[in-house]
Order: sequence, then C-alpha cells, then structure tokens
Amino acid sequence: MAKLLTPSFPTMPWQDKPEGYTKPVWRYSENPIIPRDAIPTSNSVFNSAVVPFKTEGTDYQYAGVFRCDDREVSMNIFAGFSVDGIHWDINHEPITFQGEDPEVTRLEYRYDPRVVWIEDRYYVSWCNGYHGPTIGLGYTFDFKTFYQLENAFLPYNRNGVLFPRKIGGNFAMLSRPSDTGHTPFGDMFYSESPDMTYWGKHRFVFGTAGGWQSTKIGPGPCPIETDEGWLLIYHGVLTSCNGYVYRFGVALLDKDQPWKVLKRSRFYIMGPEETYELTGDVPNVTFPCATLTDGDTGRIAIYYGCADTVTGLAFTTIDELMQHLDQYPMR
Ligand code: BMA
Repeated sequence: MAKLLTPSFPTMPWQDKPEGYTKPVWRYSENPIIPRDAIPTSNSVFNSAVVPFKTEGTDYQYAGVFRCDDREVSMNIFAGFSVDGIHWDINHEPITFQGEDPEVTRLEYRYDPRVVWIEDRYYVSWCNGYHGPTIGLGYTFDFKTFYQLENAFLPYNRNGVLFPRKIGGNFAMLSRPSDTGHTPFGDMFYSESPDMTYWGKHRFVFGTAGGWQSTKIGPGPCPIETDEGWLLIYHGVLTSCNGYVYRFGVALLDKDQPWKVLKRSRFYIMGPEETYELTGDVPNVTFPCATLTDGDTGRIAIYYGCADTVTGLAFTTIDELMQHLDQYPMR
C-alpha cells in the first residue's frame, strides 16, 4: 500500500465515507462551508487555500488565503483563520503585499491562491494581473505581513502550484500557460528556480485527454508527497453545448522528475453534482485549490470552489486515489 509522506494530523477535518457510496471522493455533509457573503463586501468566496497554522494567543489552528470577489465584482485575496478548518473568520480587508518594487506589488487583480509551507515559511502563489494573468508569488511567516516576490512567468499563465519541497536542489512549480481570456486550451508544465525569482528548466507534464479533460487541464492543490511519487489532484475542463464544465482527477508524478507521469486517471474523481456546484455565478464548476492530509491514516481533505460562488470540502484517502488510478488508467 502506498503511504503519504506528510506529517501526522489527527485533528484535521474528516468524515468517513458514507455507507454504500461507491465514488472515490465524498462531500462534507454540511457543504458548502463558506457562503458567498462570508465578509461584508463579498460577492463570492471560492477557489481558496488553507494550511495548518496556529495563531499565538488564539484558538486558531488553521490559516488560509481566500479568493473573495467583491460586489464590484473584482478579484482579490484575503487572509483567514479557523479553529476547526471548517468555520472561517476571513479578514474584511484584502492582503496588501510588502515589496521592493511598486511595479511588482501594484494591484490589478489577484485570484485562485495556493499556499504551501516550504522550509521556513508559507509561500503563496496566485493568478496575478500584470498586463494579463500570470503567476504571482509571495510569502508570509504569520499570515499578517505578506511579502511579494517577482512574478514567476511572463503573461499569460494561470494555476502556479508550488511543490512542498525543493526537487534536485531547486524550488519547483507546476503551471498552465494560457491566454488573456477564458482560455480554450491548456497543458501543464513544470519549472524550477534556485531562488524563487528566476524560473527555468521548463518541462511538459501532460496535456488534455478525452471527455471531461478534453478542453484544458491544470494543477489544483499543491502536490502531495507519497512513497510512490507525487500525488497530484488536477482540474480538467470539458466544453459542453452549454459552456465549460470543471471537474477534477488525479495523477501520480515521478518523485525526482515530476514531469514524468507515472499514472493518470481516465475517469474524474469528482465533478459538479450538487445544486451549489451546478448553479451559481459560473455554473458547473468544481475547482480544487488545497488539501489537508494526515500522514498516519492517509486521509485527505480537499477544499474546492463551487460554481465560482462558495467553498466546499470533500474527503478521500490515498488508498481511494491509488485504487482509482489502477482501476481507470489512461488508455
Ligand atoms: C478559470 C478561473 C477560475 C474559475 C474558472 C471557472 O479561468 O477564473 O477561477 O473557477 O475559470 O470559471
């Protein structure tokens, strides 16, 4: 049996798989966990990232970076805190980044954040407006002060997702080059950087395939380390007669050369089925941006955006995902 190489985390949010349920990922019974109006100015709160983080002097055990589109409807990211990983107190003011160059820190728009602990701090990546979408990077130690780094890439790019440790001595990131619009294409690439500023050694990881992942694909939450390789939950998009449909699947990438795909699922692991996923500002979207894991039990909690409106929580395990990869392999 494959094992998660992640810390023990027995208190993470969890519900057992419902009796008789046959699919690999199941929803939290009280979904959605974050409503669209979680803060006074928000139109929607979705595609957001959470990590375990204790705030001194409080009961908070988790922190996160949340995409809150306001009622203008403009996109920005906000820090938030939680005692249980389910109920969230999101700051009413967006994150402002410290940085040396105002050309880099100036705000056009920010959306779809990911957060990951690497070595000594939490790094945040997001889709950053700089003459079109590209990958913004920053870091924080305390979720109070945030520092912005150079944009990782030229426009246009989305879904910059960092690996939780260096690979071959370099920081490593997956991303999805795109266009400046709603992007009717998209394959996943891997890049490395010695310093979080200069990115290179670009490698193709994988592209579109049949059915649910036929229009574009892109990385979701930060890859999860296992003893068999990197477990990657990724999103895939189908263009239906009624527009885009966003589902998610799973792949296993080589431990030392993550651009080499060891396994990839032909069937999706989850897609829009519930009302709050099927209807909202953008119907038929389930978009995963973060996971919590317990290395002891192999449990995985997935935070995902629902219909670009609210935030949901779902559960799976490493065994479920590995079994899915073996049962429905890419043809
Ligand atoms: C993508 C991004 C995501 C969004 C998705 C579906 O291009 O904007 O944030 O969830 O479209 O609308």
